[in-house]
Amino acid sequence: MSKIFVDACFGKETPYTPVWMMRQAGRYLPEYMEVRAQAGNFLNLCHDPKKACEVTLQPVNIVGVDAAILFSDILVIPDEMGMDLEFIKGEGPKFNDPIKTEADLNRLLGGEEAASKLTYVYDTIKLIKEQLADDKALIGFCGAPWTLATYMIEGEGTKTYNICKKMMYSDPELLHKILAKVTEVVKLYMEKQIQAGIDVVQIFDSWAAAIEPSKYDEFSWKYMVEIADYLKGKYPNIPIIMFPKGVPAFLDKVYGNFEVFGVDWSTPMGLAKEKLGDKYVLQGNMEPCRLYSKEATTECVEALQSIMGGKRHIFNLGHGILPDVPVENAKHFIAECHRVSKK
Ligand code: 1CP
Repeated sequence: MSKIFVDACFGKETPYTPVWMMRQAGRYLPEYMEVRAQAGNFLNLCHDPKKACEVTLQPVNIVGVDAAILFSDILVIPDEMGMDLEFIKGEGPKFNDPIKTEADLNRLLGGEEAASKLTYVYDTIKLIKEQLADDKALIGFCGAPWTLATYMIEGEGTKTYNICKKMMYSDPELLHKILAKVTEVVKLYMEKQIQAGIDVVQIFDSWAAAIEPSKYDEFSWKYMVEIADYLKGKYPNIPIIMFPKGVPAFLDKVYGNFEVFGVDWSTPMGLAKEKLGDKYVLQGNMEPCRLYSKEATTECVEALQSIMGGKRHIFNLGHGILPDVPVENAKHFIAECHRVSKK
């Protein structure tokens, strides 16, 4: 059976425009909170293929999205490279041993050694594929090397990025060595996710906007393109979605061998269509907070449909769903995307 989400990624005609949502910031499903509570903490949940499979399938079964996103986190990579990751309640992720010097970097595992430690992710994918309906797609993902490096250098989420930016301007060679080492692990990690069964790859560059536009290619985009080139060379039938958050000033310079460009909610869809619509399928981009109101949701979904005309488009939020969004409103978003785009 064909997967409409995968067809849409390749720009093929589909019976309607597919839709999916990232949960990340959102713990909006009570069913998720229940499994999460049983698991104890967030990392335990990532490490438990049975439970990770169960929560991956929840949005498909409960709200009716066209693609499931693997339940895991971008930070399992630095964790398995040998950094000590903790998710602290109310504060978010924390590494107690951030990279300060080349010696710190050299202590971390690279390439195959790190990628082969992530067996719990590959096992989760295999379990999901056994249970996911044939017409739904499974999206596997990773963080862009730059976004991962911000956590590895700062030790936690940051508002100013001052430690990694100090490195960017005063010791760019070390930053490039970190980015290159992470890139090697990510390539093999995504290859193993593909071999385990994912249908689509998404690369999240959540902290793209922290880099000034003239430096964005050098410190982030080119590494994302390197990962895409590696995967495309071996797996041309697996579509790739690139999602750099907050880079309207870079739209004119976007290049690379991938299918879908994820548009975040701060970039007008019309602008993205004008600049990139001929080259890439566009994914996005409703402001997630519109989900607080059904009317505001319908208004945006209709506007997106009229801009994109139901072509070369995947409906999506312009970032993650928030924890206190009523489930009923999330269902309304999905139903509206299907309604307005049915041929
Ligand atoms: O249950 C909880 O409290 C944990 C919340 C949560 C969830 C559900 C975190 C902590 N990670 C995740 C899962 C996750 N993370 C997914 C799985 C798909 C899904 O459930 O929908 C994905 C794709 C991610 C990706 C991720 N993790 C990103 C990139 C996407 C984005 O949001 O821009 C980033 C930056 C992270 C780091 C992370 N993980 C979790 C937190 C709180 C953070 C920090 C965010 C920050 O620094 O502000």
